[in-house]
Order: sequence, then C-alpha cells, then structure tokens
Amino acid sequence: MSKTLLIIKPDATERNLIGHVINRLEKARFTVADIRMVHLTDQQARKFYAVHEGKPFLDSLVAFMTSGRVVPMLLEKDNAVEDLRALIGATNPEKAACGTIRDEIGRDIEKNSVHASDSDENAATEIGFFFGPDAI
Ligand code: 3AN
Repeated sequence: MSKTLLIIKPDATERNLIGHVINRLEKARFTVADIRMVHLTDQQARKFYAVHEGKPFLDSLVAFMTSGRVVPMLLEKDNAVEDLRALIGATNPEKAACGTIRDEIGRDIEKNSVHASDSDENAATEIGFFFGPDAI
C-alpha cells in the first residue's frame, strides 16, 4: 500500500462536487485514510506551491487556491501516486484523457478541480504539509 495526496480545489468545492470526486476515487479503489477541509491563507498557498516560485501563473494560482474551501485528503492504494495521476488526467482539462476527473469536471488549466502529488517524494512533503509528519 502506498500513499498520495489529493486536493479538491475551490472550483469543485463551490460546485458541490466533493462527494462526486470521492465517489470517483473510491470506485477506483483508493482508500480515503484522512481528510480535511481548509481555507488556505496566502502564505500557506505560497508555501505549498513553492516549487512554482517565479512562474508567471503563480500569483493567479495562489489567488485561486485561496478563493474558497479546499479538501486535502490522504489516499492509500497500491501504486497510489501513478494511479491517481492517471485517474485525474493532464493539467489542462482540454488535453486530459476522456473519462479522467479533469476531463469530466475541470474548467481550464488553472481551475482544474483537483491536485495530485506527482512523485512519492512530493507526496511525502505534501502529506506532511496537511496531515503532519506522523501521517507520512
Ligand atoms: P499538476 O497539478 O498537473 O501537477 P503543475 O504541478 O504543473 O500541474 O501545476 C500546478 C498547478 O498550477 C496546476 N494544477 C494549475 O492549476 C496551475 N498551472 C500549471 N500550469 C499552468 C499554466 N500554464 N497556466 C496557469 N496555471 C497553471
């Protein structure tokens, strides 16, 4: 069993799609091992997206991620990181494979409904960010 982190972003929470996303995850045999609902501060969002420091879209991304509630969750499954990336689809919903979560509910490259860790190393960092070091 390995672990990864998914965040339901503000564009999805405001459309009442939390249950829908969890249903997609559970149907794909992910186990929700922990879950929170948070309204990120500017400082928290910048820390979470520190890897994108200097990118032209960072300020807009931080404004979006602090615009409403987000739902981070700790997910468990064999091959969790890779399988979750496949389930959510490409960053840009227009390019996301048919049937993926971003294809289904994503609006655009920024408001793409969900975030998922892209490596085991980043999953550990991101899980620690929301659920503390004992959850890693
Ligand atoms: P992913 O979420 O697929 O791992 P990243 O890590 O490259 O994608 O980007 C993090 C977030 O930054 C994306 N989910 C998206 O909201 C935003 N983003 C990435 N690239 C762009 C872009 N070119 N224009 C606007 N927003 C972007």
